[in-house]
Amino acid sequence: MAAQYIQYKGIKFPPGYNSVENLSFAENDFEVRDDDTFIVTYPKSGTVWMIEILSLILSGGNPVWNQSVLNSSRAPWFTTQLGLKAAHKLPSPRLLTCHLPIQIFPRTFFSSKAQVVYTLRDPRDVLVSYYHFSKMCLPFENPKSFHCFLESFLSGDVPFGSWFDHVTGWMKLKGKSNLLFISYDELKQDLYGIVERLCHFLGKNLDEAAITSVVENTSFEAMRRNDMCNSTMLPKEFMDQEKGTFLRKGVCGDWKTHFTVAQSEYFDRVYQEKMLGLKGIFPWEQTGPENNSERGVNF
Ligand code: PPS
Repeated sequence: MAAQYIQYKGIKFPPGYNSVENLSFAENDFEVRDDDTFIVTYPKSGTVWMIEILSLILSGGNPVWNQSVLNSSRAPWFTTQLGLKAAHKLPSPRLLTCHLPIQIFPRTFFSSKAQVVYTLRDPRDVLVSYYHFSKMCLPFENPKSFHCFLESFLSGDVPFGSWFDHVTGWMKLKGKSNLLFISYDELKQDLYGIVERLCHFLGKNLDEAAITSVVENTSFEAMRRNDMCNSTMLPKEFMDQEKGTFLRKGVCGDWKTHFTVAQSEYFDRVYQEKMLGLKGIFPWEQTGPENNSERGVNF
């Protein structure tokens, strides 16, 4: 049966946890605190990874919080009813998570000192990850085929809207001191270095042993073992674990095993058109070997 998506300001949201009232509250009434840190992403870009990393940084590298409290309680999805309750209960400094595009982000953020870590990923890998996720996450429409999903993704007709609009919208704030842009590709390439960059951004002094603990406890394998973040605790009516694994592959470039040459060319044409003005700055656009230290330098 086709999912009945919620519509809010021209964007569709999966039913169940989302409602127009909660989205409107998040945009217009949510009280941002100056010491809040928001984890913002387009879906499938590394949200849950960033929650683990930032939770561990806040804990000074001690994994107990990550291993004993669900990620949704450590960094609540404040745009949902349950998440909002959890957010209100959290002591400061809070971690908060959402997939909101910039135009419906909490208004009070823009006059606050709160910080945003925006994580983004090669959109072709986002698309592949989103396709598999949509098959196992029940509030999402089950894609008819990979090609149908690609068409929907490119036209922005997917939950949380267009990847292109989301990224270009948030990138307009690039340069502001309370925003940090991190790519999934950089996390894969140099997790230690990115943890250092995040510590600096958040004003947290972690020694080498603490940073090493953050890195070790946020590896793909460690996260797969941790029930507090691997999504196996989610109710069956939300996620059907028999249809897939949330922490699926955790690699860059999986799109190459899914796209045909024609689909890749089609994707590139749309990408060139939509990303005008922002081209050439993202790690996945850099040519050269995967481990080239120059990758992502402009980002
Ligand atoms: S969601 O549903 O939007 O919150 O999903 P999100 O967390 O943004 O993205 C899920 C993808 O991130 C991968 N992931 C990781 N990759 C590498 N290392 C670590 N530690 C890690 N944690 C999460 C996860 O496997 C999903 O990507 P795919 O490509 O589907 O494996």
